[in-house]
Amino acid sequence: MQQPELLLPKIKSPQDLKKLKLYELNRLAREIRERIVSAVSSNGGHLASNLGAVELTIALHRVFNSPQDKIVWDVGHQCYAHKLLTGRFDEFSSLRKYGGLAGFPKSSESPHDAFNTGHASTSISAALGLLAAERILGGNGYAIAVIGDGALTGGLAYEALSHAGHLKLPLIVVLNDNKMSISRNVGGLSKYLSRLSMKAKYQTFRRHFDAMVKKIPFVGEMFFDLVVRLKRAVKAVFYIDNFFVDLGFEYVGPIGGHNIRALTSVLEDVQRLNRPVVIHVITQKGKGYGYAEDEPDSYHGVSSFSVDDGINSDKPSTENSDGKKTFTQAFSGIILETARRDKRITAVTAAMQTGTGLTHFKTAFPDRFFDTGIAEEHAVTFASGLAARGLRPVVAIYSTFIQRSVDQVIHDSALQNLPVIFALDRAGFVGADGETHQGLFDISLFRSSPNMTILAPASENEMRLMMNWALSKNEGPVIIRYPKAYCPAECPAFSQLVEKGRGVFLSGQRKGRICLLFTGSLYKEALSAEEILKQREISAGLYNLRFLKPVDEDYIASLLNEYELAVFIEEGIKEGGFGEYLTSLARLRNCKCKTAILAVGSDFCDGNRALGTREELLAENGLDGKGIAEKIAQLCHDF
Ligand SMILES: Cc1ncc(C[n+]2csc(CCOP(=O)(O)OP(=O)(O)O)c2C)c(N)n1
Repeated sequence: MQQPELLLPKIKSPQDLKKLKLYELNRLAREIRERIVSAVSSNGGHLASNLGAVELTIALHRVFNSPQDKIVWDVGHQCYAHKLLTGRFDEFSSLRKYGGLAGFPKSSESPHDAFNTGHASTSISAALGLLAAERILGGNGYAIAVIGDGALTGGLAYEALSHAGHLKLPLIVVLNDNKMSISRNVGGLSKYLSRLSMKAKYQTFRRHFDAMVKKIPFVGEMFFDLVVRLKRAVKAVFYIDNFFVDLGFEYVGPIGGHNIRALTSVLEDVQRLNRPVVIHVITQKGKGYGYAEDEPDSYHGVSSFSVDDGINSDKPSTENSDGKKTFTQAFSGIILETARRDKRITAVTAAMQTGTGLTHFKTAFPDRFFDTGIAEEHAVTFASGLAARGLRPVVAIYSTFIQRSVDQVIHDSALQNLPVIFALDRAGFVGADGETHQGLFDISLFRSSPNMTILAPASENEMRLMMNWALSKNEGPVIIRYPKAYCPAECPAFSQLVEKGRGVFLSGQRKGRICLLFTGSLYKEALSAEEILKQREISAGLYNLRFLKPVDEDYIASLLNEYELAVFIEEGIKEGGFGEYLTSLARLRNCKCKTAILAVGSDFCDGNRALGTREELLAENGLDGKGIAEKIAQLCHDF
């Protein structure tokens, strides 16, 4: 039998979607799912969240007129169907690849990506801003924020809801509720949403009633508006506990989020409300791909996999089958062994239990483990409270997400000199997720804070020594930053005692006329550069800084004086980094050596400089072994 022609390749813009018959939209949804599963199985990406949002995306583009109407995707990790429906079908196989389509909305990629996202809980604020601007500019377009129940645990979302209720602009907030953040959602709000979902029967009845009313000839539409007002009054009596209504929103829902007909009908209705509205949509994370439906958390973000067999979802382990460990796995083991000895240790995560390697800790010490939800600011201040009572909290957080908590780190931890340990995972380049997820700012952001210590281990042993040092020899806050990479093989220098402000020479001693001073995460690259330089008969000393703050300035100044050239190599943004600091130290102390900084340029790493593997990104930014060696050879030539 001849297969019907595929619909998806013919959709070049949302206008084409509007030409389809309602019954064809379910077929389109199936095709979108197949395309998403196939692309993610080869390139990796966010699978389960995207599969859950397919019908919702179709309905939004069917009813609204993007790009005039602005759809803002919270986090943006569920935007694949949106990309497929907004003219990016042909490039979809390049998703998340070097030089390819971004995995998150990007306004430089398409006018349909109304606002760039990547970090959670921004959509309501951004959509409200877009809408306020639209009205000031005299337009009457809509703004829609699509936010998950996980992202709704972030404080920013509440600030925005409160402001939106006050402004009374017709903002449309679509709450995509699948009961999941990456793992099962946590907190009082998720329980509250579950209670709201129980009222689904009332809503089904209500929708049928609405449809009936609208069909009454001549008076239907007029009568419908009256009914809306009446229902609001009824809700005020029976649903007085509706949080959204109390904030000034109309609340519609819950609605089955895989029913395109119901979704389009509700979206058409709310267009006419002319006041802020929350549409509560119930979806299933992983919908349509059996493995992902069964284990939505394992399929939240995946590497490439076989569509038939699914991912290899072994339970998180402290090492891989080949014996190699990532820094996350090293941290996972270290915090566990430390907590067994030291009862003061508590662990705090902001919705990233698996990603930060805390699953084993949670199992072993459930009472000392805290998941705050996507609430990085709260996590830091909460941990500061724990520390103020003598506990030793370890906040495990990705470098990119601690950006949320700069004030809390400074005001609540550092200012009071509280001993909070920040385990900053994915510090440095992060492959495939793009510029929103790069961990390139932490050094610059926190170097300026008094009382702060910043450590950069080059290996697992060094991380262990640093954790012990932070617990036994230090009173204030400590950042331990490490990359999304495998730990290198140990070398004797990594096991040397930690001395405040000092690093270690890899060869055990000073040598050569050039010194490469590097952050731990770039150990392999610095080593490889040294080898390439050796082949060119340029000998260089390798100094692993360990402490990015504080630095024993007398010691470093004397060290610099023994070289002709000192090269500071850091996996972070150059502005405000330690390279700039050590360069100015060298000037202040009248050191004789020349200096150079190899760091990430002063703009945001986007385009080709953001997508790709960590290795590709290091090379793109001149921070792989070859790039470092070339730069140094050139500097030597210019001497
Ligand atoms: C500030 C911030 N913290 C953490 C994350 C990591 N993260 C990405 S998606 C996600 C879960 C989002 O859950 P939800 O909004 O319910 O969407 P779902 O994946 O369930 O569709 C988390 C924690 C992030 N993107 N931003």
